[in-house]
Parts: sequence; structure tokens; C-alpha cells
Amino acid sequence: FDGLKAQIESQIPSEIARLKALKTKYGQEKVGEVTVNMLMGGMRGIVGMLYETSLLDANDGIRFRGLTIPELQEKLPGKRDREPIPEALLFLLLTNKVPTEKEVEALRADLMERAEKFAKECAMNDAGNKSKKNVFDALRALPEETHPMTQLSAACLAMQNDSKFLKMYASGTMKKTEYWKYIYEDALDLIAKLPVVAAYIYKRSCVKEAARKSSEVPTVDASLDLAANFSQMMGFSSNECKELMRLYLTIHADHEGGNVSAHATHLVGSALSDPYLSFSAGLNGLAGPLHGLANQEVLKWLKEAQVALKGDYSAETVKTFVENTLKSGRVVPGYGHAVLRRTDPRYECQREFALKHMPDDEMFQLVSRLYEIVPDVLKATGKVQNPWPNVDAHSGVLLQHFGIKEENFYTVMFGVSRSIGCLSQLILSRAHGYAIERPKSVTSKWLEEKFQ
Ligand code: CMX
Repeated sequence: FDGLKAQIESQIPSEIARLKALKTKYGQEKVGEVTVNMLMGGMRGIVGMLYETSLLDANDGIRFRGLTIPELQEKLPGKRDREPIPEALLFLLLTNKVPTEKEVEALRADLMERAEKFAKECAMNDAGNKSKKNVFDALRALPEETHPMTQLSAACLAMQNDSKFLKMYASGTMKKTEYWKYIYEDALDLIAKLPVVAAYIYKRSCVKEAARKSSEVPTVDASLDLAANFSQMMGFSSNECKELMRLYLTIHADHEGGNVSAHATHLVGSALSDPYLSFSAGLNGLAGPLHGLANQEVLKWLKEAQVALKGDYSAETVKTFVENTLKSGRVVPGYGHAVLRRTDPRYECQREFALKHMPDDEMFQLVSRLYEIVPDVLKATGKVQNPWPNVDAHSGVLLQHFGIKEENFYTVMFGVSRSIGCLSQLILSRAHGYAIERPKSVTSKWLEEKFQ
């Protein structure tokens, strides 16, 4: 299937011309000022990179190529029920065009073929020729208790051997204008492989019950969509769980370029490191508790709350519990954001999903109660810029309802989804000839001398 690749290729000349004109016309214009506060505050507010696939507005939330989450739910084709499928989002991110049903189906089939080929080859390899080691051997060599995010990131590195970009670059025959073609192949391979590897990590080292455990290479059902197959490989075959997976993999895919996982992938990729190396770097950032690991932290915290509150979810008791979290020196996981200044639309659509599919779930009742209480408690600190919930405040409660109860796996699912956004931009960055990143840093002495 080269329909998507051909469409990207056909857009490259006009995109490059547009960027060139932008540079020629406005190259000397200023896009903002940098204050010492911004420099010392994690570069917050500095406009410093181009990132085409999505844009975050502090008040409106995320837009994927201009479309909000409700618009994605309405407009993207390929739906099995109500939720969009991530294949359709991938097409949109790469082409800035809402695909047709046929285009989505062709991309779905392409990704599933890649996934099936990968899983079959590794399984055959396991059964027969032991001299050729594969990524699953690399994972088996890690202690079972290694954090699942560390395993996913290590798996990316272990698969680098398959990089077509790496091979072509080493051959010395690839022109700069062709870089993107091999980055594209690696990116699609990786997007297809990650659910297989993630499902393997889940069944080998996250689940506890012997009956659900497995260290076999998962079997891919190429007739399914990517999300449904992921759910099935993990052992969850209900239509509701597949539908949740479609929503989950779609809404976690992209959140503009400055967040740690997207920026790390972008930065490492700018050195012409291949997608396996680049996305592994992104995953390492996503594994941090202030970023993607927050979804794991949220569920741990909700479980703590259930034990402490013993079913009493009255406003006063819940408020005291939240205040005690702050007093103990911890952040309230799942609340706050570096850029957003409202309830995350990704939280809202997950809440809608819960209202539709599991309104009576006890933990969902607690999450709803927290939504009423936490913002005021955070506002009262006088320092939190955004007291509203982010995406991570809601994802765990949905997953646990459908049986995915092992919270140390949640960030892996985030990572599987994030590959779609980060790797789309990586393809475009090479296609459009973005420069290697090299911002200037200064010492604090340099600052003191400048202003004293
Ligand atoms: N609970 C307690 N304190 C919080 C808080 C929260 N949820 N959110 C912010 N604050 C505190 C900050 O720690 C900071 O305190 P200090 O000045 O003492 O260091 C102060 O409020 C100001 O921070 P801010 O400007 O509002 O927020 P930042 O841009 O610095 O940080 C974030 C943003 C997400 C790291 C922060 O809100 C946080 O730690 N939230 C909890 C973790 C979380 O949910 N992370 C997931 C974010 C989504 C994602 O990227 O995946």
C-alpha cells in the first residue's frame, strides 16, 4: 500500500516552497521575547520549534490538524462504533486531510500486515533458529519486574537492527531528499510492532494470575483494527474494551511538540537518529511521573483514597484527603498542566465514555467527586496555574473497569499511542528538511553579568 506515502510525497514540494517563502518573507521577524523567568522555568512559553501535527491552545485544548476531539469523533471515517480508530488519525496527521473510508482501510491493512509479519517471524524464530535472536529474546533477558516502560524503551532499541533508514544511511547511497521515505517505513513498522511488543510485556510481566500469564509472542489478528487487535492480544476481547482502546490510542497520540515525549523524539530525530532511537528517547521522557507516568500514579492514589475513605465520598472527607496529599509534599496526580488552563478535553471525552459505559462504577464515582473538590483545593494553594484535571486523571479508572488493573502498564499504553503523533512529525520533519536542534544555553553567571 503506497497511497499514503504517495500523498505525502505529492505534498512535499508545495510544503517546502511554503516554508521557504515563510523564511524569505518573515525570517527576521520576532515571534516572542525570552525573559529570565521563562529561561529558568523550563522554557515555558518560549516559541521555539515547528510542529505541524497538532496545536495546543491554553483555553480550547488540543487540535489535531485543526480538529478538536469531538470533531475527530464526528468526522474521522473507519469507526467500528462511536470512537475513531487511530489509523484514521495517523492518516490525518500525516496529510492534513480527513481520509476516506477506503484510505483508512488500506492503511489499517498495511499496518496489520506489518504487525502480523513481525509477530510471525519472531514466533518462528523462537520455535526454530535460535541463533538469530529477536526483540522478545532481549525482553526475556530482562528481569520480569523491570518497569514495563523500561522494557518498552529497551525493546525499541533492540529492534533498531531492523531500521531501513539506518541501513540506507550506512550504505552512503541515500540522498537527503530520500531520508523521509525510509523514516516513513521505519515509523510505520514501529507503530505496527509496538502493540505486539506491549501486549507481550503485559502478559509476561504485568499480569499476576498464572492463567493469564504468557511469554509467547502474541498472535496478531490482521482482520482487526490496530486498537482492537491490541486489546485482544492483551486478553480483552469485549467490544467495549476494544472501543475504549480505540478512544485511548486516539486521544493520547499527540499534544503538540513541546511536551517531554514529543520534544525528546523530535530532538533526537533531528540528529538523524533513526525512529527506533528517537522514539525510545521519547518513551524515556514519557516514563517520568510529571509526564506520562502520572496515569499510573493516579490509579495508585485512587486506590489509596478508597482505602482511606472507606466508601465515604462526602465533600468534607474527600477534601481532607486531598489536602493531606499536598501536606505530605506530593502533587495531586492527574491535575495541572504546563500549558492548558481548563479541563483537558481528553479528560472530558473519557468522562463521557464512562457515563455511557460504566456510570455505576465505584471508582468512577470517586473520580467524579474529586473533579468537584480538587480544583478548589489547588486554587487555595495560590500557586497552581491550572487547577483542572488532565488526561491522566481519568484513563486509569476506565482501564481498570474493563479488567486492565495493572497500573504499572498504563504508561506503556500511552507510549503505544504517542508513537502515532511523534513518529508522524518525525516523517514530516525529514520530508521538509528541518534543521538539527541546537538551542543556546547560558550559565547563571552569564545572566548575572548581563544584568548587573
Ligand atoms: N498538585 C500539587 N501542586 C501542583 C500541581 C498539582 N497537581 N500542579 C502544579 N503544582 C505546583 C507545582 O509543583 C509548582 O509548585 P512549586 O512552585 O512549589 O514548584 C506550582 O504549582 C506551579 O506549577 P505550575 O506552573 O502550575 O505547573 P508546571 O507547569 O510547573 O507543571 C505539571 C505542570 C503537569 C508538571 C504539574 O501540574 C504537576 O506536577 N501535575 C501533577 C502530575 C501530572 O498530572 N502530570 C501529567 C501532566 C500531563 C502529561 O504531560 O502527561
